[in-house]
Amino acid sequence: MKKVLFILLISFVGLNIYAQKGAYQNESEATKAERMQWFTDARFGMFIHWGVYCQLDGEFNGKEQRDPKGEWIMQNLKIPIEDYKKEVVSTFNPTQFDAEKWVLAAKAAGMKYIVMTTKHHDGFALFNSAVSDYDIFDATPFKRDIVKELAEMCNKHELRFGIYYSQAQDWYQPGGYKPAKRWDKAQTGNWETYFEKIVKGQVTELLTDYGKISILWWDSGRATQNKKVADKIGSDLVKLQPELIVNGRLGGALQGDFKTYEQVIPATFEKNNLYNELCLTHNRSWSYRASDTDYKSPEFILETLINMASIGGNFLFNVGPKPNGEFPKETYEALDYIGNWLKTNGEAIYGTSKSPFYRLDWGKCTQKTVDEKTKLYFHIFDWTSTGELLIPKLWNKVDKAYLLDEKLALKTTSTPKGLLIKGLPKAPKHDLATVIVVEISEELNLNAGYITTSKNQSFELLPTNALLTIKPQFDDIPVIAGEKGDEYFDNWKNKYPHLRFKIQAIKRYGK
Ligand code: JFZ
Repeated sequence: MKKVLFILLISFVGLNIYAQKGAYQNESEATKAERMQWFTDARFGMFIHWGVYCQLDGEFNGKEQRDPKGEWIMQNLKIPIEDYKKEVVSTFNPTQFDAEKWVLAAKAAGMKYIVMTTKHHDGFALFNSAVSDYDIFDATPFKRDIVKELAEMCNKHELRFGIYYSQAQDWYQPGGYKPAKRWDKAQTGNWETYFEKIVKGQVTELLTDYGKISILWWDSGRATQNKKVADKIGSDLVKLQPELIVNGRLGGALQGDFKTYEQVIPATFEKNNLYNELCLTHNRSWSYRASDTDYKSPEFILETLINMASIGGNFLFNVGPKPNGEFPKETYEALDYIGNWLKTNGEAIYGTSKSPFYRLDWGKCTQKTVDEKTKLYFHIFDWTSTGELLIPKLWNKVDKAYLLDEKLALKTTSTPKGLLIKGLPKAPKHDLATVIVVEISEELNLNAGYITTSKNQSFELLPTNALLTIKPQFDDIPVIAGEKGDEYFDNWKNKYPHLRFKIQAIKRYGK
C-alpha cells in the first residue's frame, strides 16, 4: 500500500510544479486569464516617471539636449557620474511630495492602478535599497522611501501598485550599460555581475518589502546582454509574488504577460496577443521638463482611453511630477476631465472587451456580457443633428436601447443597412463622447467586413475604411480624407512630411 501512495504523491507534486501559476510559468490560458482579470477589467492606469532628472530642463553645463525625453539627459549629454551625483542627485529634495494626494488624484480620475519608476536608466533608486547607496535615502537630503510611501497609499485606497524597473541599462552601476555605449570609466564592469547584484538584489527587495506588487514593468529589454541570465533571474524573481503580472520587456526569451505599446497609438492589436497596454506621455517627455508645455488635450487623452478599450487594451497615462513633488497643473486638468466622464460612463470602459465592429465612422464601441445579454456601448464622438443614428450591419433584435447618461430610453428600427436608433436629443450629453447602450440577448449578427468583392474577383478597401496608427507627438493627425481619399494618397508625403504613421489595411488588392 505504502508504495502506491508514494507513487501517487510523486506524480501529484510533479504535476503541481508544471501547473505552477504565475508569470513565466507553464500555466494554462484559463489560469492566466484569472490572474490577468483585474488588469483587463481595470483598462486605465497611471504611469509615473519621477527622478532626479526632473530638475533639469534639457540643458546641463552649457550643453543642450535634443531628445525630448528629460529622463535621458544624463546619457544624451554624457554627463560624468560624479557631476550628476554632485549637481543633480544631491540637490533632489521634493518637500511637497504627498503620496496620498497622488493616489487620490489617480483614483478620482478613474484609474485602477499606478506604475512608478523605482529605478530608471540613470541607475538612481527612488527607494531605500540595501544593495546600493545610490538611492533617495542615502544620496539626497530627502531621506524618505518614496516607493514605500506610494505603495502604502495605493494599498490604503485600493489601487493596484506596479513597479517600473530598468534592468537592461543602468548608467551608474558598473557593468550596467553596453560597453560600446559607456562614457565614464566608472561604468566599467561585468554585466552578469551587475544583473545578479543590482537587478536581482533590488527587484528582490521591491517584491519582498513593499507589500503586494501587482505589476513588474521591466524596461529596455532590447538591450539585455545575456538572455539566459535575464531569463533565469526573471523567472526566479516573479515567484516572490505569484499573483504578479509582468510586461514583455525583460528582454530574454521569456514573453511577459502583456505587450506594451509606447507612444504609438495602434489601430488594432496583434491577433495572438490577448493582453495589451499602451503607454503615452502627456507632453513629449516621460519625466517633467519645465519647458515642455506641449501637452495633449484632455479630450485627446480621454479619446485615447476609449480608443484603447474599443480594441481590447489598457491605457497607461503618464504623469511627470515636478522637482518639488507636485503634479503639473495640466495633469490635474486632464485627470479631472477624464474622471468626470468616467463617473457617468465608467461602465462602458471597465470590464469591457473589444468592439465587434471593424470600424465606425462616428465613434467607437466596447462591449460586455452581463447575465447572458450582450451590452454594446457606442461612444459617439460625432453627434448627429437628425436625432437618428445608424449602427451599420447590426441586424439583431434589440431588448432595449438607452443613453447611458440618465438612462433615457431610445427607439430602434431594423433597416437593410443596420440598426437605426431614433429619438436622440439634439445635443450630445458630453462634448467629446456620449454613450448609447444597446442590449441584445441573442448571438450578435453583424457583418463587420468592409472589404467588398467585385465581379472581376478583385477586392477593394476604400481609404475611408482605413484603420490609422498615429504618433500623437506630431501636431496634425490626419483624418482619412474624403470619400475616395485621393487628396490623401496624392500628396500625403508633401502635406505631412514630418509625420510618420503607418496605415493599416489600406491596399487595393488587384486580381
Ligand atoms: C523606455 C525608456 O527609455 C523611456 O525613458 C521611458 O521610460 C519608456 C516608457 O520606456 O523607452 C522605450 C523603450 C522601448 C522602446 C522605445 C522606447 N522600443 O522598444 O522601441
